[in-house]
Formats: sequence, structure tokens, C-alpha cells
Amino acid sequence: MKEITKETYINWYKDMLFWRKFEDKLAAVYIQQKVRGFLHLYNGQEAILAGCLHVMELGGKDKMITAYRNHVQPIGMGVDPKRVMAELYGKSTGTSHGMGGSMHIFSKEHGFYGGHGIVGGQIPLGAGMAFGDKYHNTGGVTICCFGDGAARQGSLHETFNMAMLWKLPVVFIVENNGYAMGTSVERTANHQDIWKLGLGYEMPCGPVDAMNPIKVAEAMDEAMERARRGDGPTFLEMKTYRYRGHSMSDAQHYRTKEEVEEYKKIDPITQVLDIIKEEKYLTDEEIKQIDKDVKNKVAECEKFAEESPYPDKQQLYDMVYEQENYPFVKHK
Ligand SMILES: Cc1ncc(C[n+]2csc(CCOP(=O)(O)OP(=O)(O)O)c2C)c(N)n1
Repeated sequence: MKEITKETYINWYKDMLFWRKFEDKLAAVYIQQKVRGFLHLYNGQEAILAGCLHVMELGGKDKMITAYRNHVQPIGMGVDPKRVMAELYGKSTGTSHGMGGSMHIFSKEHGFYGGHGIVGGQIPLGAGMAFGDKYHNTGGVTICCFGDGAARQGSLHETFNMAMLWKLPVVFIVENNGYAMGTSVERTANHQDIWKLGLGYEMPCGPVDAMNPIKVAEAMDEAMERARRGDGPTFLEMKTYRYRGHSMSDAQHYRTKEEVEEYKKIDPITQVLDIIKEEKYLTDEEIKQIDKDVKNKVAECEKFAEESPYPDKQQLYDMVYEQENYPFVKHK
């Protein structure tokens, strides 16, 4: 595996802090009704993305697909965060010209394939992307992420079967954050080790401490290498936690505040910062400067989104039909 160095820790700290603050800002502007519709935040789960990025070949070769908790993954993969923020604002400068919104961030150029609102819909799609890479012999690997709720969809089984049969270059990640909306993992099945679903297909599988990016990177490295050498898929259960509600309107009666606080004690950003301090990789001043830079970068994204124009009304008629001059009935 690519060595985890001083620079890795510093970059992990910078990136994860930025993702956290970026999403905190989204929560704030959502309350001001500047961002509308649904908003599902990733706070607490950042170590999964940080660990994955450590072993991915970016620039379009390796790919990622996920559900609607999808704002920071494209940023990690190189998409301009200003454009992601603008997409959430519904502005024309957004990644999908403001037509996708929160659940549909997408950038083929960066290898990020969404952003899917249908729970579990991305599982077969991810296998299809991997099939494409195998067919065209690109050497790329697809990382296909989904939640513990999505893991109970039937499509997972058909996908696992075919992915193993065809030895597709894909890593399936279930981000087990404990809950599917308000339903805990205990209430969805008679077992809690979701990774064991891989055993029925003889797919290499296992659990990962996903509050720790080092553990994620190690597990992912093995899985990516397996896929690259043509030995097929892996199924990893990333044990994580989401600090915020399922989406913005969630009274969270299904869990206690104490439970959330317990997980914050093993927060991924704090874990990385502790290593940085212990190893004296940065001085207190340098850490403060990073925090300041992150704050400024988030403010720049907000400013860009605020000042960008809404799409022109004409855009309503664009990208609907391939036929140009489709005879729309325009209402006054
Ligand atoms: C096919 C389908 N069924 C139901 C829903 C409604 N729904 C949206 S999110 C969600 C929970 C999914 O939870 P999980 O897969 O654990 O992901 P998490 O939100 O925890 O990241 C449900 C049931 C949906 N969007 N699509």
C-alpha cells in the first residue's frame, strides 16, 4: 500500500475538516431556505472517503457510485467544491447546471457517477460500471457504496451473484451507520454482521473499523488490488456512524443523545488530529491556520453559490428530448 506519511495525515485532516465544515454550512443555509428539497449529510462518516481516496487512481480511472449522501465524495475526487455548493443552491454554475440538486451530484470526468435517490439502485449500476471496465480492459476499479438499509434490497443478491460469476473489478462497501432513516440495523434482520452476506457468494468479505481512515485504507488496498489483478469483487462492511439526522427533518427519537456523544469520542477527524499532535507533525499555530483556511474556503463556496445566477427558464426545455425544436406547449 502507498505509505501513510506525515503528509497523508495532514491532508486527511485538511480534507475531512473541510468536508465536515462544508456540510455544516449546507445545514445552515438549508435552514435559511437557500437550499431546498432533501439534504442528507455525511458528518461522522468521512473516514470512509479519506481511506478510499488513499488507494484510488483518480482522474477518471477508478470510479465511485453512491446514494444521496453524496456531496463530499466528488469534492474528494477533484470536483470544484464551489460547483457542488452551487448545485445544491439550484444555480446554473452547479455540477448539473442546477438541475440535479442535493441527491444528484455527478462528474464523469472525475469518475464520480452519483448521487442516487433510489435506495440500492446504485448496487447493480456499480456492477455495470465495473463490467464496462472489464470489457474495455481499462484497469479501473469501481467503488460501489450503499447504506445498511440498502443492503436489504433484493438487487444486492442478483448483483453479488453476477459480480462473482464474472469476477468484476468492484469493491462493494456497505456504510453501516447504524440506521436506515429511523430503523436500526437490529430491527432489519436477525443478524447484525452485514458483511456475512458476502459468504453466500464466496465473495471475500469482512468488517472494517470505519471511524479510522488507516483501517479503511488498509482494507481498501487489499480489495482494490484483488480487483485489479482480475480476482473479482470484495464486500466490506464499514462500521461507521452518522451524527446528524437522516435528512434535515428528523426528530431522532430512535436514538439517544448519549449514543451520539459516545461516537463523537472516536471521531475520525479527532483521531487524525491526535496523531498529528502526538507526532508533532504540525504546531498549534499551523493547526489554527488550517482551521482558518478551511473556514475561508467554505465561505468562498457559499459566496460563489449565492452570487451565481439561477438557470434561464429556457433550460426547462433543454435535455428533455433529443429532438431539437420539440413542439413543447408553452404555458403563459
Ligand atoms: C427504493 C426506495 N425505497 C425507499 C426509499 C425511502 N428511503 C430513502 S432513504 C431510506 C433509508 C436508507 O438507509 P440506508 O441505506 O441505511 O442509508 P443511509 O441513509 O443510512 O445512508 C429510505 C427507506 C427510497 N428512496 N427508495
